[in-house]
Amino acid sequence: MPSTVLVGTQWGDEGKGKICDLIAPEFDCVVRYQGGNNAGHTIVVGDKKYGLHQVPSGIMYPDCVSVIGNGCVVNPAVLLEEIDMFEGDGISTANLKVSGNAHVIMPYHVDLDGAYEELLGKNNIGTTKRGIGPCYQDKMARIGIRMQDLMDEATFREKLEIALARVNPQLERIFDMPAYTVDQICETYLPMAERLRPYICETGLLLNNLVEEGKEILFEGAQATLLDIDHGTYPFVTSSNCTAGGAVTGSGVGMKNIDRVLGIMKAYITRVGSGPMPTELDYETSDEGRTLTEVGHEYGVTTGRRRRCGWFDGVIARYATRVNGLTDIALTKLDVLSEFDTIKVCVAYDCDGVRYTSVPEHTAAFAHAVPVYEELPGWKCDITGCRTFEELPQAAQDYVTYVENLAGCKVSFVAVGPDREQTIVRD
Ligand code: 2SA
Ligand code: GDP
Ligand code: MG
Repeated sequence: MPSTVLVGTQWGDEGKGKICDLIAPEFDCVVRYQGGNNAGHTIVVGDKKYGLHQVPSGIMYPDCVSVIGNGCVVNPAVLLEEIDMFEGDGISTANLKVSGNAHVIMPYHVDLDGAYEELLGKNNIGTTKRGIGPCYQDKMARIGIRMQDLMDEATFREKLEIALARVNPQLERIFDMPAYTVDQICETYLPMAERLRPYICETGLLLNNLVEEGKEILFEGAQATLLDIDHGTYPFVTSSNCTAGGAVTGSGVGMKNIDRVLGIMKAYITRVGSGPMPTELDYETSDEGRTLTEVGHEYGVTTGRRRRCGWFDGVIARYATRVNGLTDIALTKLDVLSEFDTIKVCVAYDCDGVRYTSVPEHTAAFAHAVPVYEELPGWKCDITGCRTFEELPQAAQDYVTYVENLAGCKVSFVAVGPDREQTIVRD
């Protein structure tokens, strides 16, 4: 397969981990380009299930180089836990590389994430409280601490001093929380730095050398299009560029080296956290909403939070095709829809009397969007054993074709279950 960006097209949890793990053997390297341990990518291999937060899904294959790129933020303690988990299970991390330019999540980032959410009250973002936003905030404010700084005690102390001069007054005066000392943080972070030292390298150079050798790279996106800081439902977004463009800045590989952009799209839609979601079906009052949640096991991999569920949103699908420049789509969790007699699909929005077939740029319009639905026949049978498109019942085939037409992009994979082999690959 040519070098490919794999990107979430909705509000995350579309099954990126599963598809990434499925196609990773066709690549020499898998690189994460944004986000941190807010992500939760599930991989199911036989009776084993892994929830990956920071390590790229390529880790399951010993010959694949797994890279945490410069666009990521890294919590060293969580990364070490993940490394220990894999090593304990006999999965080698020898081919894991972490960018010296990736930013480090500090304990005060986690404190501030919680404090900011509390301050926002009912307007909170519904973050994962992993310190992601405050860490990216420090990156942009140019007081962030990078993995390379962590590798040298004198530099680390110097940078920490600068950061704490701005962070401590906030913690103490605004939030009435304890301040940090340089020594206190060094005590926990420097030993972790020593354990991580062998993994740190100049990943931009490494990736470009691989490209020059003719090797193929898979760029594994985390979160998704509508959580992108620029193109998502701001302010209810994460703090990085999750869309395909982020693959370039977050890895240091030039865009001429990317040939394919594969969008991962769930056959319905979910969201975790706050913010508008036009096709949402309320869990408490809607049987259909509850069915999607429970049959789809829609609970957060990182926080365990119940995800909000709704019918497939074709307006968002078309937007994702445009914003990411999708070349093709992997449609996941089609099996979850087997429960329904009929299936609704949102084809447009009515926003205060105005019909939209594209996601409105204006937040207020999107917040008032009322979905315009078409109703399609269900298939009401188990499709988890189907391995070719033709084996799918006609109504399921028609659903896939309907999605393709709405999204304006070809569906080249259809997932019918969480396991690797529960996937239909179309020519
Ligand atoms: P943050 O923590 O600052 O990135 O939160 C900002 C928004 O981004 C959403 N977000 C996510 N949405 C879906 N899945 C994510 N990963 C986990 C999973 C989530 C979990 O795979 O299930 O376990 O709760 C993820 N990470 C961030 C978040 O909900 C906010 O809306
Ligand atoms: P990601 O963040 O995009 O990698 O997605 P998550 O791992 O957070 O959530 C997707 C969930 O759906 C995981 O529990 C997967 O094991 C599961 N999954 C993926 N594809 C399918 C599918 O086609 N059918 C079913 N039933 N489950 C799937
Ligand atoms: Mg997830």
